[in-house]
Amino acid sequence: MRGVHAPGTGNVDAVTTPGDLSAPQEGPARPEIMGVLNVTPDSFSDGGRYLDFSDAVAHGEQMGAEGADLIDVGGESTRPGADRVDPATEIGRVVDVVAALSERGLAVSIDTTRAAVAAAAIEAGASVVNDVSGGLADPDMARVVADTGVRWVLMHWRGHSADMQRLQHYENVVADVKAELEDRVEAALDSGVDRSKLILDPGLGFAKSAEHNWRLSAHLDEFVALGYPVLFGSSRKSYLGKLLEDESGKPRPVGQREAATLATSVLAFEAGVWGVRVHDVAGTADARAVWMATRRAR
Ligand code: PMM
Repeated sequence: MRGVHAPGTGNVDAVTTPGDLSAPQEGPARPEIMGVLNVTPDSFSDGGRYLDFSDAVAHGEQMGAEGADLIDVGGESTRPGADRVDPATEIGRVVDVVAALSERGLAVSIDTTRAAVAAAAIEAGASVVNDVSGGLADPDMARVVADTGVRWVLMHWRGHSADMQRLQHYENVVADVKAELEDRVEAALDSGVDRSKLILDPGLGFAKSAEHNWRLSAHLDEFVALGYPVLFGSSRKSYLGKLLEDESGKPRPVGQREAATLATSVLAFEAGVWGVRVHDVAGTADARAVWMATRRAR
């Protein structure tokens, strides 16, 4: 199974430690694949499919077998307009799943904005905190990450799901998102988090219009140039549905956005991202193999 190594170590040829410009840079980097496992009733794509413990664990194992380097377990939907769940419910949904997948040798990230949920998941074996709020939602998150020494995905975020749509105002979306992410990095470092633990994510779809998402995707190299590993999450998102709408203006249904998602993932590999967060791990692993073979042949 490929999910057993620590996240990041698969990217042997990439400079994944910020500032370590002496690291070998020849040969293709192997981008990480983070497989999405939403243990929620209401996520936009897989909501309700993995609420049952054994369904969730089976799907996580399947994604590991298909080539996921990391299984991203989440217990609260972040889709625009979603209601929040209470912390006990969120912990109840994720902790046993995290423990079961970790026991099976899979690397697990916990997709949460809450320090208490992150702490419980780390205790159960998670090695990465995927915080879509970049540390903004819970002032205790930085302490949990610093104390436990896990990696921390800082995603660009401006507010909870209920407020997301009205927060989509940017002077220049690429410059603004980069600057706001750099602020989150500074805050993390000030709280004692090790620089080498940070991963940045431009946060497609979070307080972003379709146009914003396209601009961020087109300028991913600028995020990579910040010197931190970059995670890219486009999988099945509504800007792809909008692009592929039918003649009557009806968006392409969520379940039929896989080819478009793969195209965005390959473009992200080309831009030098550290990893992609996707629902279709098997397809993404094939696309990664194609991209790496092409890189090797150059
Ligand atoms: N997108 C979603 C949830 N978590 N985490 C990161 N780091 N980046 C993302 O783009 C991201 C995320 C929303 O998608 P889902 O409902 O399919 O999980």
